[in-house]
Amino acid sequence: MQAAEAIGSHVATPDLGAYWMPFTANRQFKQAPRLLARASGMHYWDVQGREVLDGVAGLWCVNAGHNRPRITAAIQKQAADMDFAPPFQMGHPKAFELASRIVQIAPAGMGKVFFANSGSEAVDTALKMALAYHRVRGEGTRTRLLGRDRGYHGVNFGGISVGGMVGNRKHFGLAVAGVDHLRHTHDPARNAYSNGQPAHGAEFADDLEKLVAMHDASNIAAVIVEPIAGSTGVLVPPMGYLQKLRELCTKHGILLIFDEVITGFGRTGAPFAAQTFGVTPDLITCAKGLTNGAVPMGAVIAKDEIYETFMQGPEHMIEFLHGYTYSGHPLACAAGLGTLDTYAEEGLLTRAGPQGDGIAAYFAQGVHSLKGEPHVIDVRNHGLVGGIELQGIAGEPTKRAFSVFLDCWAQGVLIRTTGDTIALSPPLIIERGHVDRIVETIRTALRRAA
Ligand code: PXG
Ligand code: PLP
Repeated sequence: MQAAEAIGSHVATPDLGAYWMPFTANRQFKQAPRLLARASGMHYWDVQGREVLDGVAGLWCVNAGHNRPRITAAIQKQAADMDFAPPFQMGHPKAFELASRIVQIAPAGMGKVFFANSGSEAVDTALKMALAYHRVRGEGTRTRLLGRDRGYHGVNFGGISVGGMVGNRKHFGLAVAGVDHLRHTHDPARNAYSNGQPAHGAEFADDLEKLVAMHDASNIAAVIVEPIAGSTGVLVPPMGYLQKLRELCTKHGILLIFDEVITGFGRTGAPFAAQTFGVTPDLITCAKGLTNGAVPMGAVIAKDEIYETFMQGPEHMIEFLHGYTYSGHPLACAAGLGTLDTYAEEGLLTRAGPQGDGIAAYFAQGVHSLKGEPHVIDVRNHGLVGGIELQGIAGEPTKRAFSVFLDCWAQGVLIRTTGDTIALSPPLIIERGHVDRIVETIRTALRRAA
């Protein structure tokens, strides 16, 4: 890794006018921009050369820490060797190699990988796969898609339809029709301050029986859930909940999709949360940690049986009419291979679990030590994910948490807030001293927050 002095140089601020920023309060940001210039390991440096500890792995994606040499070298070499290869009716070796490597760490029986370029694209791909799968099996009436309240599945039309974040849906008309939602599992009255999986709430999965009774299973294609809901504030599944959902989906012939865009690649102490929680879905969507955030990439991991079902009809015919110009892009594949090598060499995919060095337990202790600080009403965690929920300011939701975010930034620690919850998802290379610094920075900010 580069020395801090070498990467702390001053970078000029550009004109901010033209860029319409995503999921950002543009006017507020442009008055006081927060511009990052360099990164290495656990840290960013801003354009003034100020060091900032990364408590959120960029945006839940830089699981191996920043600017890892193997990943950088793989991208550089690929850029020099071959820039682009058409993915339709053509291929290049690294896409096949990366798919095989993903299958090696995926749950048993999930042996096929379809590439997209983001979590949102992976989600819409998985939903289309589910619909088409039932149709090629002769069950074309299975068109209804089920999501969950407070779910986040990206921002494309399929994803916002099954998603359950009202703000992400309300401006965009009807989107995809024929969608219903299960209740979310957040139950602070029974489960506040749970360390790991909450004890209560497996019965929330019974909502699926209710929807089957309403629509009949013959009309339902798939259920999509995040094993741990991330974007709506770290909602860890109650004990037995995912198992129950799996049983009900199997019973009714409904595909179960785990959206592992956040939970994938070691966040919960196993390569996928499916393995952590011991529940195998039919499809997994992933992105982010797949390339350590270095090049955009998403993927759908499918059970072999689903792929085999598509392999019928004349052999010269395209079996699944779907794909992106940049599916399996050479740079992304190179980054993915460098990333999986890095994870393997450093044991990062299991570090946050029982086979790890205790860092997840130390992290849990740290975040739970914030119980009792001003405004804190719940703390939730699993593996290296933490959520600290604050009491919002009456009539001004999000404002208190955002003020804590700004205070932490001023203190040199990057956190993320969603609603009035602080979400932490540090790089999996985090050490105890970093945990202490993140927790104490938040504590200071809470004690002086309005
Ligand atoms: N599914 C899940 C479960 C996600 O968390 C997506 C899909 C979409 O991925 P893309 O790559 O299209 O963004 C995500 C993304 C936050 C935050 O602050 C989380 C995400 C994106 C932006 C902000 O929690 N997750
Ligand atoms: N719009 C137009 C006009 C296109 O030609 C294409 C791809 O060829 C797309 C959208 C889709 O782009 P992508 O494959 O990068 O998702």
